[in-house]
Amino acid sequence: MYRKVAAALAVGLLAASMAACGDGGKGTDTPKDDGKITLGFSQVGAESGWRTANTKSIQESAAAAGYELKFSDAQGKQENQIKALRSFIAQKVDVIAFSPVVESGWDTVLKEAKDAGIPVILTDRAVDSADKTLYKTFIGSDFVKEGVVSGEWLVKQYEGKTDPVNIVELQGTTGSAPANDRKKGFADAIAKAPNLKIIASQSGDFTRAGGKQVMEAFLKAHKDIDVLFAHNDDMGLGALEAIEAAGKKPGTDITIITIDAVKDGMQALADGKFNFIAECSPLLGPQLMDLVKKVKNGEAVEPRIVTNETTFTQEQAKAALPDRKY
Ligand code: GZL
Repeated sequence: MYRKVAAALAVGLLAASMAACGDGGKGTDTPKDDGKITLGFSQVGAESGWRTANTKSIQESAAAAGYELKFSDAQGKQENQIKALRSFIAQKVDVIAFSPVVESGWDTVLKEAKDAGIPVILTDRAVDSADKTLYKTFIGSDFVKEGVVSGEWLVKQYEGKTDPVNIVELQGTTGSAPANDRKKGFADAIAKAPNLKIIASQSGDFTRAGGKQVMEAFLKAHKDIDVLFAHNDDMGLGALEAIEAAGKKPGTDITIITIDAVKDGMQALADGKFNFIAECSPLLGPQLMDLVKKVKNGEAVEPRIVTNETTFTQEQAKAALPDRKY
């Protein structure tokens, strides 16, 4: 009889001690897998108004979707993005999404993610990997088209004229998909008008400071600039300061075309300091969260999702500004 009671007591004590060990004896439950989707997101940095709006869209959409977001800001460095992706793999997140700061150099880390069974979504910018199985989809703008519509608008402004038109170009981050593609699209579009010539082209790294610095150099080297094509609003806004400091009227003495259509750019357009903007929407968050759920559940998704965008003239900017979300 006593043996049975002693055995029952021993089992009870053993069970209690195991429970205590399981939660470190703090008496709290060990965290269960609550089925919450964990998304690892590596962002380029905070180089422009567009990027700030993009980050806000992703963070707000992840919260609204109830996902756990592990967010990393790479401060514009590819090595930081690769480190972040490796950290997400080590943490066994459900899905990885990122905006690759440059097009090349991703195959190794993307293969590590694939081998770990973690699906990857490209957002905003593309990679040049030949192996398309390294990511599930790429959601972002058609940057070539943004360059084409910018060039086509300019060709139209000078239709019927034959005098030489001198263009300077502020390129985005060297090696990035938007810089490569916008440059190509614009050049292809203006090729139709041989009098339109790009006389100088240099990277301002998508920042206002970069745009101002490079535009100052352009103005020192060239007395006869007719047009500025800037790959984003922020470099155009920086260039405005250099143009005005040189005693020239932006939007009149120098025609200015930019891309993005963030609020500050649209204000410059409405004020007559810019002449044309091709929109590039940063509000990818809601669509991204839908895609995250689909790839987590193993559902098929379109390999390429192009965001809807438009263009703005000065009059259209005045009308659109009051409702601008970013
Ligand atoms: C485009 C995005 C670019 C923006 C810039 O989708 O990658 O990077 O045009 C931003 O403003 O810095």
